[in-house]
Amino acid sequence: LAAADPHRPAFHFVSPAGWLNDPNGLTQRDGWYHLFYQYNPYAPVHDRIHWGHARSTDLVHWEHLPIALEPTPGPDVDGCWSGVFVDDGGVPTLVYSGRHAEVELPCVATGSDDLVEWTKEPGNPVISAPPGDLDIVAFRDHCVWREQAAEGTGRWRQIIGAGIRGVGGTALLYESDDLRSWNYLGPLLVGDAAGRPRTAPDWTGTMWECVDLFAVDGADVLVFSAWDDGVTHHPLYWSGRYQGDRFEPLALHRLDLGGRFFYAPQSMRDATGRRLMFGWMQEGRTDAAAVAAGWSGVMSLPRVVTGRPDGSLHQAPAPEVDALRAELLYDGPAGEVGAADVGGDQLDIELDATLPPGASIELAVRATADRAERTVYRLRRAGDEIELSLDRSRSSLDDTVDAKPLAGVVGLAGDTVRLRLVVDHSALEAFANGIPLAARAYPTREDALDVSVDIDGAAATLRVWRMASVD
Ligand code: DQQ
Repeated sequence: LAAADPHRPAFHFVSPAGWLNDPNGLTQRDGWYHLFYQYNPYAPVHDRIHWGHARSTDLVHWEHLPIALEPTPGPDVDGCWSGVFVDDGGVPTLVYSGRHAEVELPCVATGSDDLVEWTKEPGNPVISAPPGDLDIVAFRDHCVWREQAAEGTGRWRQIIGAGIRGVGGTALLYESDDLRSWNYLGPLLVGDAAGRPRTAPDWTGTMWECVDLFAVDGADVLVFSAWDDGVTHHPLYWSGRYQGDRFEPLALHRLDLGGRFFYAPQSMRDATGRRLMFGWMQEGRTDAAAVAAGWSGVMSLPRVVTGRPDGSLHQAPAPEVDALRAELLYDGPAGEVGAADVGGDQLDIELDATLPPGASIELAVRATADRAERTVYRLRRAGDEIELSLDRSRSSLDDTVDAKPLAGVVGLAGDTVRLRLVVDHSALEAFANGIPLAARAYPTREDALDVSVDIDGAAATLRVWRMASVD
């Protein structure tokens, strides 16, 4: 690793070195949370992907464990792509996409009790081809569950992400008694790529990566990452009803207003019944900059996902993250924080604002005193909604980094909005009334540390904590 890269997060999970992308195999077992991830230990580029592995008791302090899966001659010789963990009657089991040449097919591996040693199934791949009656553009990534007949009984089901040429993304439904032999049931749901422009923030893609079906607070949700011919667009979800062999969609939502900066998410239900989700925060700097730094990719903070009455999702950092608040730096009127000399590159910020119609607030972080660099979040009341936007046009004097504006709409809670913003060097995660916006920013100046707030017609209070590093 390049010495002291100022952009490397200090309390988000990152790989020891090399490349990290999707979270995989999330589970909780014997008191440990396990996080596997798409990993190239040899270089910060996406090439011959392994499964990295770490465990934690508190979701924030992670212990790196040996690589769980590596490509070997056979169906995963070119990569062990994304997949999930299932407990098969006590036998730890991974279902993942083995890549061979340009093709991915479902594979299975079984593990030791501590989930450290994994043995690939000799019969891999367990599905030898995508369904023959469909013209499939890509076929990979898994969500596997047991249909509940009685506790621990019932058949296995899985959905696999795919795209149907000329139509759009889909999740293909399968059934099995043993996780080895699968019967194809048909598409659970098919998206309509032609229905929206490719540039729309809710375009559903020509293929769905990392499909994730779950129920939360009585509502069903199908999460997917919209993909098109090598381009990772953004994560979306349908709210609706999973019934029989179909998912009846009610509404389509953006999962994170940061789009590709929270990509390929996967979720799990933990022992307390919480729905936890992680996503991959891609780089916004060039490949050459990542190679020079020696690492690429950040895992988001763990998020707790809950359902709202209308079937949409509310997301918040898991409360375990609060334990990293090392020092309260500011607690007072938001507009006065600029004069209070508060700042840093590891911060947790809470802004509580009342925004009458027409009012707006700007929160700047990673700012220099002369305003040459600043990363600005805006909340603007428009009718009964709030527009949340992130202006990175002056985040960095380095004009090779991504600076596209990111924005979306957030529901009001009365006239109020709570903006939570976690700053961890280049990793930024904002949540406005439970709607997230993940992003990356790369200030060049060492003094790009200030926090300030500009208020127009609103009232707001602010708390700022310094966040501890995790190792
Ligand atoms: N990443 C994996 C694929 C998945 C994609 C490969 C999403 O399985 O479709 O590393 O980022």
